Amino acid sequence: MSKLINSPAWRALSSHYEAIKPVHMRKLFQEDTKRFDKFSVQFDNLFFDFSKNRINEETIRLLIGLAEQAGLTANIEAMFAGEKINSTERRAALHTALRNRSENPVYVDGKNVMPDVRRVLELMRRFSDAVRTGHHCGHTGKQFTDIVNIGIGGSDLGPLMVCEALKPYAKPNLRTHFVSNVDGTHLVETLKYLDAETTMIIVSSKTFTTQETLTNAHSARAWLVGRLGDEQCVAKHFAAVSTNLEETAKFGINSDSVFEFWDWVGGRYSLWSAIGLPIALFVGMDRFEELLGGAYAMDEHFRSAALDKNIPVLMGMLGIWYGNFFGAGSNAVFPYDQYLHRFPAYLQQLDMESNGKGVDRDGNAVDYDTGMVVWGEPGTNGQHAFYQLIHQGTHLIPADFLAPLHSQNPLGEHHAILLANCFAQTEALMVGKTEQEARSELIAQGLQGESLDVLLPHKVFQGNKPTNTLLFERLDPHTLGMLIALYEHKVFVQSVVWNINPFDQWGVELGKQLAGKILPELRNTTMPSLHDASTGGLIKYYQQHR
Ligand code: G6Q
Repeated sequence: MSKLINSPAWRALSSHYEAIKPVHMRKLFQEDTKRFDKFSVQFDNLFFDFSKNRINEETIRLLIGLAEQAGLTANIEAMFAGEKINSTERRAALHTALRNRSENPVYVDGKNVMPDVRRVLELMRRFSDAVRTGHHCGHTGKQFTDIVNIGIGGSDLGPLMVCEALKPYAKPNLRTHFVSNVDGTHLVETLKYLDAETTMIIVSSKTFTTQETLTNAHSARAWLVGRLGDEQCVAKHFAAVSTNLEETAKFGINSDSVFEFWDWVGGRYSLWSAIGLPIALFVGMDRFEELLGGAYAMDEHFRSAALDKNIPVLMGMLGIWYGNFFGAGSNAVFPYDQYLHRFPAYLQQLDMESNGKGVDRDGNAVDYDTGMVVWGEPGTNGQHAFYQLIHQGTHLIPADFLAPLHSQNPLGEHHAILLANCFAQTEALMVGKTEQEARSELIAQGLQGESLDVLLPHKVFQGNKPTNTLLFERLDPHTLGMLIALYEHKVFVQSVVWNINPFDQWGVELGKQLAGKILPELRNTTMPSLHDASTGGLIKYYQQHR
């Protein structure tokens, strides 16, 4: 049995779980009129209500005890101080330095990285200003109207999600597009309606060796040169973001249009770096810096707030409560803001790539569950689809509900209706409907006798389904920065308790190797040898039927 499972804090939570398991939240609310005040935190313009959870004060005390036992505070400081906490890759994880708005230095291997961070931000400012004002224009002298980002995973999902979320702040007549999939359809469908003369292409890749990205980049280059009829056009129409300046030069991208970042920035934590260039182009550098400012505010909260008033800590520990003690396997995220429609997809990578680990920091297989499946869709769409399973299915699915107080598009009663649905769902999930209540409703509808008895069990809702609600003023860049940093830190908190490295991704590396091995086999007609019968059979089937 692992040290964690055997530890006093874990054992205390295990026995506390037995006491809490049968308790209904309805009862907890009835017994304590101060529950909402006790289990909610206001920070900046963010309001976090976690009162609809299967917890009491003792639960929070014990969960914080577990975080303390794991040395959470020291681990937070180690991350901010640039220690090489990404042990398997021997790197720091310093996305927080990218949004450090203070004058404080941040050291990696004895070197203060802040001058480099500021230098690249300044280059991004100059470049984005020049493109947005038309000083940097296309090969034929026309102003850019479309930015195509070519990247995948961490070099795609973050900027894509943010550009969608900050659409109301975008420059009119400037559009962003994101091509990630190596399926030619993605690139072809994106370029189909674009005018090469007014299209800028950013190749975003930390390593600049990723097969999907380079394949798309070469095809996009061929499209551009084909349309404009001159190799020279690449210099004006292409930009690159990478840590690998040698490879960007080999690709032929003008060094003035190359923006660097560093190996201490993990792919899925990189939207704060030059990987955020499409964001800066779309909404302007001032807005991009507001996004950084929001994340910095959350960083400061995470570093300084008491653990039991610390939103990322509370969210992380509640996730552990449900994942490890209640056996929940997934965590849903429901933004009641259409602009956040890619937020769940972004969180999937952030959380599942970070905490989807089966060995601890010392290389031992863990004997407890780690990262949960993260999923979600914007409300209210989910209500008319999969919420049924959360209300009446057999799985316990803790869910986060996110909603702005003010819509970016006030339209009649729309926003009040949206929020009414959001609040009603968390209420219904918590309260449920007892047999007695369901019976009374059916009687009121005129049912009786056998037809009532047959329907009754289907109309009962157990309730007691946990939710968090995050309310914020409106989805502006500062608030979005806070929300993203909040989830980054939540993931970190859990990794500390589970004693796993959230900053590597060997599973992703495996995929990169495997495809590289099969591709040459697909190109020739020989029977592949070194595969299992299924994979070998599929390769052969493709060769015979293509
Ligand atoms: C993120 C992962 C992974 C990575 C992509 C793209 O944390 O490392 O999603 O971002 O594989 O890699 P490149 O940016 O190197 O092309």
